[in-house]
Amino acid sequence: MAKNDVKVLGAWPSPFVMRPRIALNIKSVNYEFLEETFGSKSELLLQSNPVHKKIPVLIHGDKPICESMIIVEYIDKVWTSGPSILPSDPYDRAIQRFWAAYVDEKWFAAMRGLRIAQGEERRGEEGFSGSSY
Ligand SMILES: N[C@@H](CCC(=O)N[C@@H](CS)C(=O)NCC(=O)O)C(=O)O
Repeated sequence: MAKNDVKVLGAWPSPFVMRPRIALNIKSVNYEFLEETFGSKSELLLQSNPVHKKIPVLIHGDKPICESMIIVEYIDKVWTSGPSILPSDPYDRAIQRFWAAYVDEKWFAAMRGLRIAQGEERRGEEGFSGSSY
């Protein structure tokens, strides 16, 4: 598959963006990585994911696919020559979906809360040390 046929819209530190990148690497698919800048959204992102306006987006040919786990499923189904990523057994697949949803809903949310709290704590310390006391 030519590199230009597959593009990932993303930003390197995003764990959601890691999912399709890891999946493409497992399948040995070349792709172009189009880096989005935090705080602004490119025209291509707005066109490709008009509902959520979020990264990652996989663009295969001219078709955009959104939502990291849906993208991983798509990659697994389309590039069958590489090793399979997701379980084919229905029970194993249900367990995989359960933990993916758990990570999205609980773990990422907890990490975000921790980062915000650390930022507030740091700002508080800076404010205290900068005071006249
Ligand atoms: N459920 C989405 C979550 C994607 C997501 O939250 N992406 C973040 C980057 S880590 C984003 O684009 N944030 C920008 C915004 O919320 O406007 C997925 O799994 O792809």
